Amino acid sequence: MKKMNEKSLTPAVIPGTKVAILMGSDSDLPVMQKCLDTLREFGVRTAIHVMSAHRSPHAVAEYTTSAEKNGIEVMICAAGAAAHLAGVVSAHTCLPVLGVPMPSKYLSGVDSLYSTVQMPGGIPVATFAIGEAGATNAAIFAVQIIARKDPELMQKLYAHKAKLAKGVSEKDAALQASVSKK
Ligand code: C2R
Repeated sequence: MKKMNEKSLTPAVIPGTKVAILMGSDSDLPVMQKCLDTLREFGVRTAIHVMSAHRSPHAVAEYTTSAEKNGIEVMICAAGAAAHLAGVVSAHTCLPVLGVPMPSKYLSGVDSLYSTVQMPGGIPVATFAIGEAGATNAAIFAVQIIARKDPELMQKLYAHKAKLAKGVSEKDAALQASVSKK
């Protein structure tokens, strides 16, 4: 039987890349775009790839085992349904692995959540909410990890929090103005 040379399909890491987002399928991109956009807003160089523990296991193993040596600091894995990707990535690396469960067609992402979060002891996956909120929060959490050694990035995180608070305050001001007219 001909041996598949899947290893040659493993993407290279561009120097300076700090976060790698792996998605089980391109169908996960509409949700994970939020994750990529957030990391880019913070100016964190990010790679994003379609890679599946089920469909391209050798590429996942090769990319993940060399991720730390290639300068990657955090891995974010998004997968839906039988979502094994984050767990398998965590099995291959000591880098922090953040898992984002994707909404799924038949079980609304609860299958993805359970598959990602219910890891056996010893192999952690920090698991986020299903969908866009999880995608955004995984990105912010990755920035928080990297910012421990980057004061400029930490300042950007505090500015982000201040922006959120200002948004809430503006909404409250608008609410007060509308209720006071009634
Ligand atoms: P398709 O849309 O390609 O059929 O994929 C993907 O993340 C996607 O949400 C359907 C769903 O299958 C998921 N998938 C996994 C893995 N690989 C693909 N859960 C994996 O390795 O865990």
